[in-house]
Order: sequence, then structure tokens, then C-alpha cells
Amino acid sequence: MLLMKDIIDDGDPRIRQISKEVSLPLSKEDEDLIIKMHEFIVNSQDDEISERYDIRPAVGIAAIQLGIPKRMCAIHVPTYDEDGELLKSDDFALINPKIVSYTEKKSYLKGGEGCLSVNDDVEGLVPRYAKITVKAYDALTKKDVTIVARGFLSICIQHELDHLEGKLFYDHINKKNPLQPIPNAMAID
Ligand code: K1U
Ligand code: NI
Repeated sequence: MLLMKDIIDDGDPRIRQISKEVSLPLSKEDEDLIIKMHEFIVNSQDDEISERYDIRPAVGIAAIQLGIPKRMCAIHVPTYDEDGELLKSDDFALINPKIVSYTEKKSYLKGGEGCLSVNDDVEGLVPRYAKITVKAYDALTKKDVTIVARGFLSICIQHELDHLEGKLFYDHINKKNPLQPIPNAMAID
């Protein structure tokens, strides 16, 4: 089981590496890794497990955050209704994901972003594409997938794909004025 001690932070130069394409069909080692990454994210959102193992809640993780420069990331984004009932969950274990199209329109999280590899809060708006189309191999369904994502899921996928390029969310924040309004952008709660 993966734990917080397995995650490298932004003081580690490996977090800036550009990750390498993964060979398909997946090796057993790569399949085990991406499944463990997905389990880690699901566990991080389980109150009992996250408290017991001191795991910070997260919706995604990229392999480079474990110090492994492979183009893979896992995502678990549940959607709840006003009563806290689970409506749906977007789950992916993506191999060699690639954005194939995106909108001119932008979006950003009102409260800014966080990262498992960044230990302090960093204030500021992070501009993202409002809607993206991503192609990848998904190790959960064992199929090639085309994902059309908007809203929070779109931001989550872009955050993870940035990790594959060695980028961190705060690289996108306006240095002089972190809360400078982003033109043509939709705020997401
Ligand atoms: O990659 C990471 O470090 C995880 C990071 C990804 C992320 C996705 C979307 C916006 C910002 C960052 C996180 O998961 S931060 C925690 C988070 O956003 C969250 C955690 C639990 C529930 C809802 C959101
Ligand atoms: Ni991150």
C-alpha cells in the first residue's frame, strides 16, 4: 500500500523531470503500479483509512510524485448531490494521456489548487482550459479511452498532465498579482 512517505515533494529535483512514454501492452510491474496509485487516491478519500495512515485527501496522483518518471496518472473524482449522496465517480488509471483538443475558454478553482507534492498552501488563481478532450489507455477498463472533461474533472486532469511535464500548479500563478482576474474564464467552486 502506498503511503505519504512514498511521495516526493517540490524540494526534490525529480518532480521537475519530464516523464517517459510507457510501453504497451503494460508490463505486470507498470500495471501493478498504476493500480496501486489508483487505490492510494481512493484510500485518501476514505475518512477512516486516511486518518489511520495519515494520508492527505487527493483526487489524483502522477507516477513522478513517487519519483517514477513514467507517463501515468490515476484519478478518482466523485460527485455528490446536496445531501452528500454519491451521484457518480470518474475513475481513471491513465497511461500516456494526451490532450487532443481544448477550448479557448478558461476555468479556475476559486480557492486555488493544492498538490500532494507541495506542503504549503500557495494562494493564487491557476488558469486551465475549461473543456479538454484527452486520449489515453485506461488500465482500469483495459481500453483506449477518449475523455471529454469539463469543470473540476478537467482541472484535475490538467493538474496531473502537468506533472508528466515536470510542471507544478504554482508555475501558472501570476507572480505580481496572484489573484489577478483571468480573462474569458469561469470560476469553479
Ligand atoms: O496531483 C496532486 O498532487 C493531487 C491534487 C490534484 C489536484 C486536482 C485538482 C485541483 C487541484 C489539485 C489534489 O488532489 S489536491 C486535493 C484536492 O483537490 C481534493 C481532495 C479531496 C477532495 C476534493 C479535492
Ligand atoms: Ni500535484
